[in-house]
Amino acid sequence: MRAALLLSSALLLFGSSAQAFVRARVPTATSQDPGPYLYWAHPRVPMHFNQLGSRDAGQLEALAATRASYAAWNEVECSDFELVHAGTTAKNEAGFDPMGDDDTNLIVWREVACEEVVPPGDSCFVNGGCNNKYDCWDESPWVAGVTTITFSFRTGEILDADIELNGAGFVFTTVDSPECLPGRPIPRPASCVATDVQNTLTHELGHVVGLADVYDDPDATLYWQAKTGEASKRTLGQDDIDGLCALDPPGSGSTPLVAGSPEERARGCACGGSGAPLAALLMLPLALGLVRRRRAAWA
Ligand SMILES: [Ca+2]
Ligand SMILES: [Ca+2]
Ligand SMILES: [Zn+2]
Repeated sequence: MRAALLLSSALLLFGSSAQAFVRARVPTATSQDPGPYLYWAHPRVPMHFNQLGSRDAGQLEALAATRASYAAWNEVECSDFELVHAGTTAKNEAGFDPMGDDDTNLIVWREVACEEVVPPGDSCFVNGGCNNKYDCWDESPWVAGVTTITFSFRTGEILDADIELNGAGFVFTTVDSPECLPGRPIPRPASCVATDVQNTLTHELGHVVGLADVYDDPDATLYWQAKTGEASKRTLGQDDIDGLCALDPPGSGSTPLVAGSPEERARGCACGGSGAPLAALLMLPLALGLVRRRRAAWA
């Protein structure tokens, strides 16, 4: 937080407009003692796309929009960071299993809410993991997408990043216009913009990259909220570009740090979506095989 504030005042000296981007960092108990920034050790991050794509938007259409979202981040000149389409996959499990060696960075739609398919009393309600066990959406119904980042608590190195999209609660679309009329039923296949795939994924991929939500720049793709019918987050705002450039200036590389032990790893996510606040951050500490679900504020 301290570094961001310093950078902000430096930019103001040059008469720049608001600087709002926030680098994601390892959460700590107090803002006086900020954790290390999250970072990827290698600038090329392979992403896998679940083969089903989006039920509403269609498989090929959703994949094309996803690739356009990668391109939005990849085309920034100042950075050699690259999101690489590594293929489609039948895998649908989000998260990272240090024992199972599954480090797939996944994009997957959940087309049903967990409350509708998980038997009452299933231990996953308490212990977590309903999403993977039943291929269902187990976050807030008001959130359109959630990104789960697995990182070393000690160093901030990102080990894995997965994006789940709430197909149960939102109609995902890829058409360019017009906006769907509020309060009207959305035709399927949609001929209007409801929850735009590229709009949502460009935002979520910002969390994969290592940025956190911003609250004071509505033009930023990392802005914490999105409206139904919105497409303005398909491409990056200047603030997002500045954030990416601050993450990964050319030639600098990420400082190599010793990777944390599995006990120090944690699952966290920053959430995004449409028509609702996108700000929630979930921390899912992973220790000794026990997954416990907690909410924590982003410092
Ligand atoms: Ca680039
Ligand atoms: Ca994963
Ligand atoms: Zn977000």
